[in-house]
Amino acid sequence: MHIRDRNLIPVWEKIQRGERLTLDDGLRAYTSGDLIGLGAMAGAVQKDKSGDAVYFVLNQKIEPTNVCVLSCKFCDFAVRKGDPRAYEMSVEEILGKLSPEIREVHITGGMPPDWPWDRYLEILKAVHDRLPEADIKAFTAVEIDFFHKKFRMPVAEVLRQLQSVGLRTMPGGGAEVFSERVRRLLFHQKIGAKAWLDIHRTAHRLGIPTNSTLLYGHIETLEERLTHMIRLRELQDETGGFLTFIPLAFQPGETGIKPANRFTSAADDLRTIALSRLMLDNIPHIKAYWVMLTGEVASVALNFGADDMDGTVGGEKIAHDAGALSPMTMAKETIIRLIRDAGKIPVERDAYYNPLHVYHDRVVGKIPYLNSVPFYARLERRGFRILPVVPRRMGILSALGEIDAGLFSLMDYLRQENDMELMGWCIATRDQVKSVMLFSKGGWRELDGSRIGITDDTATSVQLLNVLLEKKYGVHARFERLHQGVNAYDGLGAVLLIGDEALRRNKHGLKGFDLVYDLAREWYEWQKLPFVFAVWAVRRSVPPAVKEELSGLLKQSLESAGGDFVPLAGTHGRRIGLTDAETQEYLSGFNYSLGEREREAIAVFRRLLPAVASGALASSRDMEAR
Ligand code: V47
Repeated sequence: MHIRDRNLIPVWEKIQRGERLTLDDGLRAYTSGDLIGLGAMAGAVQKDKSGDAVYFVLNQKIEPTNVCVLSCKFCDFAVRKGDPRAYEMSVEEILGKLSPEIREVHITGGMPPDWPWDRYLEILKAVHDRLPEADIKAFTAVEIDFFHKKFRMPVAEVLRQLQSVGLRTMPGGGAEVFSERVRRLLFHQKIGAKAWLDIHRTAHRLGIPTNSTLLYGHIETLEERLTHMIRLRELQDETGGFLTFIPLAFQPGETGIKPANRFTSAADDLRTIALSRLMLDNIPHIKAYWVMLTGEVASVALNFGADDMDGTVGGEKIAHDAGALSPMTMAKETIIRLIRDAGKIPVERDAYYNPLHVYHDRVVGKIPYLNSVPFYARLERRGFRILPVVPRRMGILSALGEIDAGLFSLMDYLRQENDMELMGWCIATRDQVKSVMLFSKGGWRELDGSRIGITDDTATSVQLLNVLLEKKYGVHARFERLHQGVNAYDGLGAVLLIGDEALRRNKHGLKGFDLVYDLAREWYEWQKLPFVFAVWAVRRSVPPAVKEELSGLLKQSLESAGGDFVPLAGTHGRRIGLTDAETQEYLSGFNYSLGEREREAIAVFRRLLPAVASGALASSRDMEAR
């Protein structure tokens, strides 16, 4: 790590110890002259979270109207009704903007005085009907608050109705800067920090993940920027519902806030991206919004902590009305080139950051949990490209031919046995696992007829839970998928958590769910066998020499640990709140080599699976339909 400024070293040491940065740490980093050192720190944190992946989405921006009852000083987009520049789009005009390849439709706009509630519902419904495969990301907290007041409905009711006609996620706009001083000067009619955060909290509780933003580069201070980030971090601790953070570089236009054409400097943009990555340790993604940064600065930002380029953004108007220099839409090929220029792997995604296509060969999937860390030490040094991806998604990507090798959830390997071969390595437990846990309100038999929340990440653990419920305890429950990261557990009898989240909850408990069951222990007590959660597998079509190299690197990685996992995985463990001793104990509880007992355990589990009779395994869709 090349850090020239000695002031940055204590900050970097804190990050490595898994400690949070304070406002003072943030100020020290922000004001450092060592931009390259700062970028290296943020880039390392980014790599830990997203490997070499940089995400983008094929998206369309729709701003149904620019008529707005507010008049914020920094906005050149909004006009009053009757203004010659005013426009109001019909549903047909909106549908006319959609093309079939779009995967995310981003809808926000002005707040007109006279639109009825049904018009908004009609727009969402029409878009959803036209493009059922696309995710609708619509309405900022400011618009939600406007609907709540104008149509006299509680915020939760507004959101529920929008959800029922197709709303999937919410954009992060309208946050501006959480500072009363700035609000009074620039957007006094807009909701303040508390209302913005409350609306996002409510959305998260309803299972709607959201984005977050900061509008920087006008009259705010560095302290105000950092305080803003800290408040977002606090809400994220509570709900887990933010997907990404987007620093929005102020576009001066004719707003009169800054002399015309005074854009933020590239150095300020890169520092702000880096600071976002370092301060917001619990928000999964940082977006380099090229519309406001320009493609070139956004591309550089991909080595300063950002792992997302937003998307093709057809039809953006807010920034362009304020004089943004970027082109109106960016072709997919250009985005892919900018990401490759930054030395990263372009990954096309949906609004939830599920990867859809990977634009690179020889990609190795990495389950982003602590127990996979020991395998990757050598791989990362030898040029294989790593894509961190939750187990279920890795199975989907590999079935599409997008991943060549990886540590697969057992179920995903079984579904693809014809195309994939085992590599002799796995994640198996001797008895307990500690990271596949059922948090329950009652004992096993009390779960009969109840609803069990299952995280969106899992394939094998859900099948294991199903087998335990049905075959060990004779209990029937209904599974409901929870969205990754959103902690909405209302009305559930139990919740199945896996990976780092389960480890964390195992240590601190999950409020309201007092009984905790370790599924591997349940299995062991029943079958007296280990349980194999994941296996290393490689596509059969990969050349034998590459397979051998990969296998050798996995072996070297494990051997380099020599039974002491702290040097490899201590930082990851600390980041999720484990002491080094706990990390060591957790990781030494696994068997990483696929031996006879493990193969026998797979065979037994396989026989217990519901749809094996015909030779076909239950697909995750069958599970969802239960
Ligand atoms: O809230 C308004 C900002 C935001 C200007 O969630 C300006 O994925 C710069 O939030 N210069 C709306 N910014 C845009 C937004 C957004 C954009 C892209 C992706 C996502 C997402 C969200 O635009 C407003 C305001 O902060 N804004 N005027 C201006 N002159």
